Amino acid sequence: MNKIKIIKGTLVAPNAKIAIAIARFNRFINDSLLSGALDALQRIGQIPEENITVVWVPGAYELPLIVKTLIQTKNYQAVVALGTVIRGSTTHFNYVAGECSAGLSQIAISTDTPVAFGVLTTENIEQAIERAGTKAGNKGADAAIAALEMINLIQTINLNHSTNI
Ligand code: INI
Repeated sequence: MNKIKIIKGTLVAPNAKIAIAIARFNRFINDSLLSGALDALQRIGQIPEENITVVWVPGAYELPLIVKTLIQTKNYQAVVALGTVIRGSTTHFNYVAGECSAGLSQIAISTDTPVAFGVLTTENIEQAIERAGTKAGNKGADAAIAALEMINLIQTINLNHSTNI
C-alpha cells in the first residue's frame, strides 16, 4: 500500500504566467467572476500582477478562438475562461454554451495546456448572481484555483517522469 505513488497538485505558482479570457456579454456578472479569479491567482497562487493578462472578447462564443490564440503565443502556463450564458426563450443558449464548452475542452487537450472553465451556464440571472460571489461562491475564483492546481499537477507529473520515481 505504501508503494503507491500519489500525485497531488498544490496551488502556489509564483512563476506562472496566466491569461484570463473574459466575455463582455453579461459583463455585470463577469466583472465579479474576474474579481474572484484575480483574487485567487494573487492571494492563493501568489502570482504577481505582471504575470497576469486579461483579454476581453465579445461573448462566450468567442472565447475558444481567443484562448487558442493566447496559448499559441506560448507565453502562458494556463488560461482561465470567464463568461456567463443565461438561458433565454430561444435555442441560442444551447449553441453559445455548447460551442463554448466543447471548444474550450478541445483546445486544452489539443494544446496540452490547462484551460479552466469559468463560464456560468444558468437558467436565469438570479442563478448567475448566486455563482458570481454571493451565496453559491464565485466560479471565477474556482476556475482560477483549478488552473493553479493543473499547472502544478502537470509540472509534478513531468518531473516525476523525468526522474523516474
Ligand atoms: N454571449 C454570452 O456570453 N452569453 C449569453 O448569454 C449570450 N446569449 O444568450 O446570446 C451570448 N451571445 C453572444 C455570443 O457569445 C456571441 O458574442 C455573438 O453571437 C457573436 O458571435
